[in-house]
Amino acid sequence: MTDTARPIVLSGIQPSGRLTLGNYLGAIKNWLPLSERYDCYYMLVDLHAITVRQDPAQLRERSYEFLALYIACGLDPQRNVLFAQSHVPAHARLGWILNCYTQMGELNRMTQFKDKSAKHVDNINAGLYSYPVLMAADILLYQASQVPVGDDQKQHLELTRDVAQRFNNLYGKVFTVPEPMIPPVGARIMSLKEPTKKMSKSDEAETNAIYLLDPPDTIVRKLKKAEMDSGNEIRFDIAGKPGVSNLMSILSATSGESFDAIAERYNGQGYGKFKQAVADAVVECLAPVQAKYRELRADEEGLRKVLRSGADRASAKADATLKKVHDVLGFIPE
Ligand code: ATP
Ligand code: LTN
Repeated sequence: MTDTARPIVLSGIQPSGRLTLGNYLGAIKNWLPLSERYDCYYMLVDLHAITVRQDPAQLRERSYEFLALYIACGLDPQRNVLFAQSHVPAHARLGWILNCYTQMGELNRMTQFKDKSAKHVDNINAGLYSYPVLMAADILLYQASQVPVGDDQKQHLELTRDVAQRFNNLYGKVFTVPEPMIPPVGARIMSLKEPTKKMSKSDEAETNAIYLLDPPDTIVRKLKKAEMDSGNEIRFDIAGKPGVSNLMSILSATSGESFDAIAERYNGQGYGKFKQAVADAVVECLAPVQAKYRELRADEEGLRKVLRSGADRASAKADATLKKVHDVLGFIPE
């Protein structure tokens, strides 16, 4: 981790809702091998989470839960910097500065803002509006060159790049201009009941998602009720057979079997047997994660220690960038 020549990766998930199989297969699992080649920073994005109203006790519980799950999924806190965004003051400080280098016209175009303000009409706050600016600060503080996110975050990454380039044009090369790292199409896990919509942790209907902490019988029940397509053919065809294709993606990602092998094995056997196989694979994949989670969650002091050490390591990097920014802007050195 001390080798400063290594490129930097940074990402984060908001501790709102509960982590789903989609978050695991589409994000966290892809983060695991990156620490071999990059210095990796992964955040609990709690400052962003309060752009929609959160229950304080639940936010705190979810934050511990997310951290314990990150580690239980295999993110080693020695090899990755795991921290809470609110523990590193540089995020809010650079966020303010970058607000002054972002145009309202740019923020007006953000589709996540439009979606979220339509969903929370009684609380369209300024934080929700400038959410992408804080995200730009998160990324630019660490000089991250790669940002692994789903394609819903591509627009925010574009804005981050524009703001970084604008700032660099004015003041010299202060920021690394980051690239998005988007997982392959198969890594998009869809809702169980509406397989043309992505599986999402803030979905109100519980049966749409498999949560990482769902007990085995719940997983079996949810998969039994998963929406299937007409006919009984098992074949990967996202447009024609979205339900079957989604379960094939889940089975392939959890068991390691290829789509061809899955199609050959289950075609002609009926959906019941196929669904049971998917349920078995998911239960088997999540069992060690859940066992490890319980052990880690029981040691709250241990989790706080991880966060304290993460915040120290993150601050060292973030404060160096903030200092550079203050210098070029003309602020008196502290
Ligand atoms: P929310 O419903 O609160 O917006 P979400 O479940 O969509 O949450 P995010 O916090 O937006 O999750 O995303 C966290 C990470 O998980 C992102 O990198 C995102 O691309 C990935 N991710 C989320 N849902 C899926 C999914 N269904 N399939 C694959 N990857 C996903
Ligand atoms: N907006 C992201 C979460 C997020 C993030 C970041 C991701 C906040 N800051 C920095 C990558 C890098 C989301 O909703 N998934």
